[in-house]
Amino acid sequence: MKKITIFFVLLFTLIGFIGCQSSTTISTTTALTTSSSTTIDSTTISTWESTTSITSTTTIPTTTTIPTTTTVPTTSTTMTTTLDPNSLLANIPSDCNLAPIEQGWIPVWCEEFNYTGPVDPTKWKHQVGGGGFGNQELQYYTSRPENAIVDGEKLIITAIKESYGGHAYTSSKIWTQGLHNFKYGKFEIRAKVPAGLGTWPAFWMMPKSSVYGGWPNSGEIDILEHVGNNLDSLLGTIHTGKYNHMTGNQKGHSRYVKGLSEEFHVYSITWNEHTISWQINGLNYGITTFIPGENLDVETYMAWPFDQEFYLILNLAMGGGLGGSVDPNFIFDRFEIDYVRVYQKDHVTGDTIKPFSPTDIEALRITPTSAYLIWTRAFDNRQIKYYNIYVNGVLNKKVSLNTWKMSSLLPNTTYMIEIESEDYAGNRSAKVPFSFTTTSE
Ligand SMILES: [Ca+2]
Ligand SMILES: [Ca+2]
Repeated sequence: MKKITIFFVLLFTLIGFIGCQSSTTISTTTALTTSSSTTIDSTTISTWESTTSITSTTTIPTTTTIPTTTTVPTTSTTMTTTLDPNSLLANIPSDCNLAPIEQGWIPVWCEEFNYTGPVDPTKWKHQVGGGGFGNQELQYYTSRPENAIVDGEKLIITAIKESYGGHAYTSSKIWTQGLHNFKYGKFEIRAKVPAGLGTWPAFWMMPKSSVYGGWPNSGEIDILEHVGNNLDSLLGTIHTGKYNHMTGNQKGHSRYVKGLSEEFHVYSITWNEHTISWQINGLNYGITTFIPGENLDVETYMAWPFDQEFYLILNLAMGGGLGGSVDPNFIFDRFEIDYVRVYQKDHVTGDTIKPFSPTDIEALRITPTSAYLIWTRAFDNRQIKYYNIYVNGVLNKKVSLNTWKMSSLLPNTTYMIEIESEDYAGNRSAKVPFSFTTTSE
């Protein structure tokens, strides 16, 4: 009985073992099949994801219905809904029909890259050439489709390792110089930055006319910079005569976002008369404000030249001062841009409320011939455009910042000053009187 049991136990174990073996073989095959189909799936998923993200962008414009929210008629029932034909709202370019209107930001210039081929020549020009650009950069910028091409949804700037024009890499740099310039607003890009060691993509702005002199005196605004050698650390920076990277005191902000280079993100700045702030996906991560009291050692423009028009630049550099060493195995890498949008606020239309007056006026660093006037910025329901400065009853100067350096004064002389705030609709505050006396020689 025992022996038979043992026999059957052995027999069943053997059958079970064979069964197991065969079923293992089958499951291995299944596993292989499944894994290969999983690969296809993941491709499908990633395609799906990228399509979805694009679709979700496309969904945003539905928000465009917001302007139709006819905020205007709320004022009174007798008023007609007609927009001021000069308002930004009445003049939104058709290129901007995908850009939402949020928090009063009205799209004024949009590049959605929803065409194919080279970049739209009415919006962009290529900068062709190499030479390092003052940063020992390694790339030669071409206008070839290999380096910049629009694929119907986005612009793809590709840096390639290849010998060209005496350089070891090619890439592309495009700008709106000579075509489109902007002063103040919200400047936004949706992009995916490369991760390759030595890559250095940027979305930035340079002055249309360098009225305060060559770089850095007329300023530079870096909206987005990223380097593969400092992966996933986003950089936003301004350079001015007083604050720049040559002297190591540029005004910069950085934000580490894990996986930054793996996905598209929205990078932006908002720039007004006295402040520039940086955002990623709508969240602020840095702000720089002009503070007059900290800049009495220089002419105001040396600290804040950002009261002029600037143009937009997109490029992918290789190596150089910030990009660092290039991966020896580098073949190519891509900077992909879904869109670039510029928004401004319509401070002109419908503002009938006058601004508050400036306060705390002071005269500092008084000499026989000069003095710095500084004051606390005034508040307006929209935005203050100017502070008008009257000297001995005569309008002498309009400034957008809360400071003015008076010069060519007479020694030992008392100056009667009045300052008023003025908004973009021309409404003015009461004048605030102030006086000071220059020192004797
Ligand atoms: Ca697009
Ligand atoms: Ca106002």
